[in-house]
Amino acid sequence: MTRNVGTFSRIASAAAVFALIGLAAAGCGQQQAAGNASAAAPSTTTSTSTTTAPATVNLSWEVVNGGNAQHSTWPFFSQDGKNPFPATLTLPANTLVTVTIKNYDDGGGQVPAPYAKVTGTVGNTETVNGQQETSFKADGVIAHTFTVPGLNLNIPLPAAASASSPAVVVATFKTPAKAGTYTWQCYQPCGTGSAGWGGTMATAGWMTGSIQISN
Ligand SMILES: [Cu+2]
Repeated sequence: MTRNVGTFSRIASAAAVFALIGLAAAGCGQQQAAGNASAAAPSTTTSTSTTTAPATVNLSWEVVNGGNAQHSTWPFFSQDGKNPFPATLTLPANTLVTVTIKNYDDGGGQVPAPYAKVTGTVGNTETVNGQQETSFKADGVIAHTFTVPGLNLNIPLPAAASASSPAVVVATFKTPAKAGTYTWQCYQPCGTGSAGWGGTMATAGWMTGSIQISN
C-alpha cells in the first residue's frame, strides 16, 4: 500500500514536471506571437496615415473654339485638345481636384449674375493667367463656364486674348465623399438658336454632360 502511494506520487510529480515544460513551451509560443503582433503594428499605423492623407488629382482640359469634323463651329470642352469630353466624366470621390483649363475662345458673352462669380472652389477663387480672381463682370468677359449646380461649383472662363493665346484658368475643388452622378453645364449661352442654348449647349460632352463620382 505504501509503495503504491509512493509510485503514484512519483508519477504525479513527473506529470507536474511535464505540465511545467508544457507551460514553458506555450509561454515561448505566446511570446513569439506577441512579437509578431508588435512587429505588424507599425505597418498598420503607416497604412492608416496614408489613407487619411488627402488624395489629389491634377487635370488638364481645354476649351476648343474651332469645332470638329461633326460640327465645325461649335466650341467644346476637351481632355485631349481634339475631341469633346466623353458624355460622362469620371472623378474620384473625396479628392482635391486641381484643374487647369486653357480656353481658346476669344469671344466673351453675357452670363446670369450668379455665374460671373467663382463658387465651390477652395477659397472660392481661381487664377486666370496667374492672377487670382473671385468674380467678373457678367457682360462681355466670360466665354464659358464649367458649372456643376449639384456641387455649387462654378468656374468662369474669361475670353482668350486671341485665338492663339488662351486664357489659362486654374481652380481646385474637392469632390464629394459619396459616389453619385452630377450634371455639368456651361452657363454662357454659346450655342445655337435665338437664346444660344441649342447645339453645343445641349450636346453631351460638348458644353454639358455627366460627372460620375466614384469610390
Ligand atoms: Cu460654353
